[in-house]
Amino acid sequence: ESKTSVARGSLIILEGLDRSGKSSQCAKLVSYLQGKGLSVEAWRFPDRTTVIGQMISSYLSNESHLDDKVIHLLFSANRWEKRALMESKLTSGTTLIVDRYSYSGVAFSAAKGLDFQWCKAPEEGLIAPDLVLYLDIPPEKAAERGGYGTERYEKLEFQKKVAEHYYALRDSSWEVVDGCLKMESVEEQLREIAMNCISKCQNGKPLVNLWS
Ligand code: Z5A
Ligand code: MG
Repeated sequence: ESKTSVARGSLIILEGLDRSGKSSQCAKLVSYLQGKGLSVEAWRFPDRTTVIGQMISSYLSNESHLDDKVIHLLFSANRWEKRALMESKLTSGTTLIVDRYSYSGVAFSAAKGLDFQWCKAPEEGLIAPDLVLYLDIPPEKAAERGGYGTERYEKLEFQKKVAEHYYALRDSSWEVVDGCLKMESVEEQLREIAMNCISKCQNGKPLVNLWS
């Protein structure tokens, strides 16, 4: 073999209820890892920059109405349109820190009453995360934080159902972190868990697909 192979990057997802701190922690984790000299990018879903992402964005801000199944499939399609790029980034050694993924997709749609298995089906074949960092926070606590209540899904009763469906999706890639702790404490825990994951991937842990 003359071809030199690069150690692959990790697919690390942040999940949690609205206002659990995902976006804040993604930004902090990305700059920490970049500071360590690692190749790291911040991603998020929905990716509102694409045509599909713009349809999702207009739905979320109540500017358009879409059937529950249609919006579910659009969220999924928004991940599928990024799959090839995601795979090439990971195999070429870049770690991706991703704000929400298929777990948000299933938990939110199932909370509306769609069948759980039906919701999972279109996610099959997307890249499985190496690590899901779940920021655990009671819905009531999340509601006390700034900016809650402007978009479509930001209602307390609904968030409680979302939490139940998230719980049903937990698997061995999940690490649950107490999202009620001070931002700095959460940040510290995430750093350590993420670094462990990155070394495992560098040491040859294979990439697999959802939901296997
Ligand atoms: N959705 C879906 O239905 N299907 C899908 O497939 C996907 C998504 C991917 C938009 O998502 C919606 O799309 C979302 C799910 C649905 N539902 N809603 N609404 P989004 O990612 O665009 O949502 P967002 O509005 O950007 O953010 P968020 O997720 O709701 O919040 P967050 O990122 O978890 O939290 P944050 O912005 O980092 O922090 C919130 C506030 O809390 C802020 O004032 C912070 O300063 C404060 N904060 C954060 N951490 C702490 C701690 N530890 N202590 C005290 N205060 C804190
Ligand atoms: Mg956010």
